Amino acid sequence: MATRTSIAQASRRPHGRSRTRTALLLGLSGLLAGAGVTALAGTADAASTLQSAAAGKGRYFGAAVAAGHLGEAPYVSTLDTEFGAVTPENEMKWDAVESNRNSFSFGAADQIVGHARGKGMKVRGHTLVWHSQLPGWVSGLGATDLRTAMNNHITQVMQHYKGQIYAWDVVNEAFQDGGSGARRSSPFQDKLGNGFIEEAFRTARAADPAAKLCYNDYNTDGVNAKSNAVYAMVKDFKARGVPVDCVGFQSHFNSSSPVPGDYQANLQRFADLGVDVQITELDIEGSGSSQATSYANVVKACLAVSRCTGVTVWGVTDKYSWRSSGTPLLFDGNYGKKPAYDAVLAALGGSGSGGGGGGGGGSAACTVSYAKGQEWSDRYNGTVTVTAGSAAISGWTTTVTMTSPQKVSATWNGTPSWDGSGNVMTMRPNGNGTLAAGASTSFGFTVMKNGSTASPALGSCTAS
Ligand code: G2I
Repeated sequence: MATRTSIAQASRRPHGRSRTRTALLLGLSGLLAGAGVTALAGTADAASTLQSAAAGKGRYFGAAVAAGHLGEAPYVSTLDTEFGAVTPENEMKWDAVESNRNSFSFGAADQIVGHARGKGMKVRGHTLVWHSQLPGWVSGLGATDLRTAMNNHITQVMQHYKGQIYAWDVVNEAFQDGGSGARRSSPFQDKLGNGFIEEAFRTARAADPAAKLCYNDYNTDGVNAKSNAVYAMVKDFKARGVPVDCVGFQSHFNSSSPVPGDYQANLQRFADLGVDVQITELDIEGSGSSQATSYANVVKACLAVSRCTGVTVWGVTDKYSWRSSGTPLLFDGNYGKKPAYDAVLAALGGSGSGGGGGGGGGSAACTVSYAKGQEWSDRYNGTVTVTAGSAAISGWTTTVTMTSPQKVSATWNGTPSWDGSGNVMTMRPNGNGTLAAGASTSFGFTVMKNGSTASPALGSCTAS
């Protein structure tokens, strides 16, 4: 597993101590020794970023990335500091790269791949054959034409990125949910039959023999009818020499779909078939210590399975998550490190500043993040999560500013006060404002839109 060890990177990372610093010093030591001078190597301390800690365990730690956010400085610095792999969230999908037959546009995907490779990150390709985000012209084809188009798509896209992709999700989500274990209806399944998956993998191997070829799906994270069906397919592929190298477990979790108790056992049984396993789209809705524990359990399961090669979370920050209101990621909307971040880093064997993002140093500090809740024609709900920094706090204050003519009609779980305009709400705790280090609490409010759908602006958080 390549760690990022260039001098440029080591000096660029404010928190890139530990492995990168050690590597830098060792690298310098090599140079100096070559010149007949002896230098002292640095002392290895615990890794302080997700990627450096994961690399210490022989794994990568990645994030899904959207090209549209690469101009946002904190997004990019969080990505570059913490992550060692990327998956384009939408930019490599069929509708993005071949919206018209045999006319390919790679601009946005190239941007992500270029950025990642410039930083020495791995790239997971996502995804070649999927029923969703599929242009209309594909669904309209007859069987013969569809087969040609599928193979051409795989070949063209993979050859464009030949040698640059660590692993491709060759086929995505081809099985039905529920107990049937059947294949999902799709243009590929319906017109080409079960054999389309095998054909896609054979075509992919020919297009870029160096890339690992994965089957990727959701609700296959524990032992169940759907994962049994995928298991049977992979077992059959291995027995017949169909080129499959890895299985991706998306791992989108929330309270109605929690991390299964047999998560690790399920990863292990696939690994035992002779494929790598990867956590490919991890996100877990929730907050605070329960979210943190679930995240840690997923990471520990991957570490316990020797063929689990890495973990990718499905986004960098809660604010751009595909299910943002569930705050499912490791960094809040202000790029503050959440308790889940600390738990993941600890599970990876690293040690950080204690999290809380923006806080730290052992003195009272807090961060805030916003998530939009339910929306109606005339109003919407919002939630602000307050997270203590690396020290316990006994109280907090933060402001939420609405865009005129919006008005707040209700609040809960906090004590508000208002400025003269009625647009700026200062929120304090209801009663006891104590939060343990890294712990979170949330307050909520309803905004009457009065014609404006703008999201509120958050002020900073002041802790006492
Ligand atoms: O749904 C979560 C993931 C499940 N597994 C496969 C993944 O590829 C999938 O990712 C999501 C993206 O995170 C979303 O960002 O796939 C969605 C589409 O199926 C993506 O949403 C789409 C929106 O539906 C479009 O309206 C939008 O134009 O994102 C597009 C680009 O922002």
